[in-house]
Amino acid sequence: MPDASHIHDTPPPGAAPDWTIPQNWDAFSADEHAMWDRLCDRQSNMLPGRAADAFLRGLDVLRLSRSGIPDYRELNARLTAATGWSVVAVPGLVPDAVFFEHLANRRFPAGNFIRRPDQIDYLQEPDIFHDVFGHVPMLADPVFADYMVAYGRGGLRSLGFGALHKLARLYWYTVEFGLIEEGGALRAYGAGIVSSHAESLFALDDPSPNRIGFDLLRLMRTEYRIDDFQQSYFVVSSLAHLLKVTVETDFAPLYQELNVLPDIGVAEILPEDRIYTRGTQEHVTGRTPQT
Ligand code: HBI
Ligand code: FE
Repeated sequence: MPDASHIHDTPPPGAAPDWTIPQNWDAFSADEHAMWDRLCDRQSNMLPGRAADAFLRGLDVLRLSRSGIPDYRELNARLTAATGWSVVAVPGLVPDAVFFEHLANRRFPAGNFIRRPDQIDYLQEPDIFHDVFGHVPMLADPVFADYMVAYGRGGLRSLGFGALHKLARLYWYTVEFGLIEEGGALRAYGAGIVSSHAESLFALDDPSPNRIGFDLLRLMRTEYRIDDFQQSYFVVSSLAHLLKVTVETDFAPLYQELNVLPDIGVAEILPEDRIYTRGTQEHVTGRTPQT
C-alpha cells in the first residue's frame, strides 16, 4: 500500500468530487512518452515465463495504435469491451473510501504522472506506469476483474468495521504482490512485481523471501512493508479460487477473529503454512527496491 501520508483529504483544485481529473493525454511530452516506452519494453521483454498467463494475455489490451503513454480514450474502449472496467486519472493517492468506491464501480484510479529518469529504480508513489502497466492487464481478465470489484465492495464494508488495515493486507499480498501457481511453476500477477524489473526477478528467483500458500485468515494476520521487497509472498492456486474465497467469505466474523489473533511478522513461517520456499531472509531490508 502506498504511504498514506500525502493523501489529499479534499479533492485538489481541478479534480471532480470523486477525485478524477482529465488525463489530458495531449499534454504529455515526448520525454514522458519515451519513459513509458523504455519501461514498457524492459518489462515486456522480461515477463514471458515470469508473469501469469492472465497478465500476458491482458498485455494485449495495452497494445494501442500508438506507442507511448496509453490514451485512455482508446485504452478504455478496449478495456471496457473486455470486462467493463475503465481507467480514470487522479492526481495521486486518494482517500480509501474514494478508492474503494471507484473499484466497486469498475473504475481504476491511476496516477497521472510518470517517473523521471532518476526515479527509474525507485518510486514512492504509484505513477502511471505502475498503475496502468502493472494493474490494467489483469483487469482485462474476467475473473480478476470480478475479484477487484468484490475487493472494492469489501473495502467499503470494512470501513464500517474499522478493519481497513486488515483488508489492506489482502490487497497488498494479492493485487500488489501476488504469486500464482501455473503449470507447476510460480508466476507473478501482482502489479507491484510485474511493474518492477528488480522485483520481477527477486519475487520468483531469489532464495531470500518466503513463498507461502494462500490462506485468507493467515494472510490477513500478516504485516507488510511498503518500502522494500517483500519478505513473504503468497501463492494462489488459481484466480478462480481467489475470487471464490473472497466472495464466499463473511468478513464480519473474520474481522472478529482477527481482532483476537496476534499479527504475524513479515518473515515469520507458521507450522501449518503450505511452504513453497522457506526463505533465507538474506535480503537486507531498508535497501530501496528497484521498481
Ligand atoms: N489511491 N490512487 C490510489 N491508488 C491506490 O493504489 C490507493 C489509493 N488510495 C488508498 C489505497 N490505494 C490503499 O490504501 C487501499 O487499497 C487500502
Ligand atoms: Fe498498485
